[in-house]
Amino acid sequence: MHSTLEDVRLDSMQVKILPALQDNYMYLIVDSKTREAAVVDPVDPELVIKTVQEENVKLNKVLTTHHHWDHAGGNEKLVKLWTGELQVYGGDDRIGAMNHKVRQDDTFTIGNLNVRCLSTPCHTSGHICYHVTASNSHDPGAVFTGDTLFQGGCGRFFEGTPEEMYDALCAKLSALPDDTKVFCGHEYTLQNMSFARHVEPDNKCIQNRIEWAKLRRASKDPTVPSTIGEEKSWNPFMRVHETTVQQHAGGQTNPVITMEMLRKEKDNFKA
Ligand code: GBP
Ligand code: ZN
Repeated sequence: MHSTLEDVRLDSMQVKILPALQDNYMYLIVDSKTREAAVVDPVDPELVIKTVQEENVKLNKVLTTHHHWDHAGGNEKLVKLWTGELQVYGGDDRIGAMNHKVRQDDTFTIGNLNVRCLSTPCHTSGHICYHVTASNSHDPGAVFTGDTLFQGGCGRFFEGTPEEMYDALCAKLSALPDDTKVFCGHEYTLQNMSFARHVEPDNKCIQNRIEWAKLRRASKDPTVPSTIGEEKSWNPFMRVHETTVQQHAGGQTNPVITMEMLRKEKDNFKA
């Protein structure tokens, strides 16, 4: 396993971080009150089932961020292995076993938790992020960002445009409260932060996070979650309005063109 299994406790909810494949993360979201649970991107159904049994929770939902096999590739098998009924959410017809197609601002619940869907096309055209909050609490909750927002970076633009990634990162995800916890689809933090430091060599938030992440990875501990506020302080793709980042992109003043130039540079960057 690339990372240790970790448990993150939020107000009224628990998020179990489950490593999968080379550097993917699956997440088990549990409503503390009812013990109802949902799993995000269950590419390794065996580990999901084992965890659900150990934790003694009632799994009844699958939240799929996008159709790539390393995220959606376990859906069919999980549905086959699972004895109960599973509602499989997603925003793309290429997602296996999907039976609840969702769009921007669609909502549903996991026990007493509320889920709101954010449509974030670009990495893939049907990509969805899921914002989960406790119903009777002011806690900002958690957002599951798949391959749209990574810690310190973003996904490649396989099926979309710089405008779309700008809308996803700088309008939709930036609008969430700063304390919202960010659970992303891959452990790419050290690679991303090395690019972030290349873009903004004098940014202390980036330097400090690199030192922290090196310690975490030395003991195989996950670097997730971060928060939306932290991403705004160190993630170059969320900082395309900043003069320092625009300077790096050749003195641009247009944030969307800055986004485009950063992504092109990152595509070929060797960490
Ligand atoms: C790294 O290690 O940092 N450069 C990466 C490695 C997401 S997985 C590989 C990579 O390109 N990863 C993808 C990405 O968007 N990385 C962000 C970045 O490089 O800045 N995937 O598995 C990828 O989406 C996939 C699966 C791609 C099916 C296409 C299909 Br079709
Ligand atoms: Zn992907």
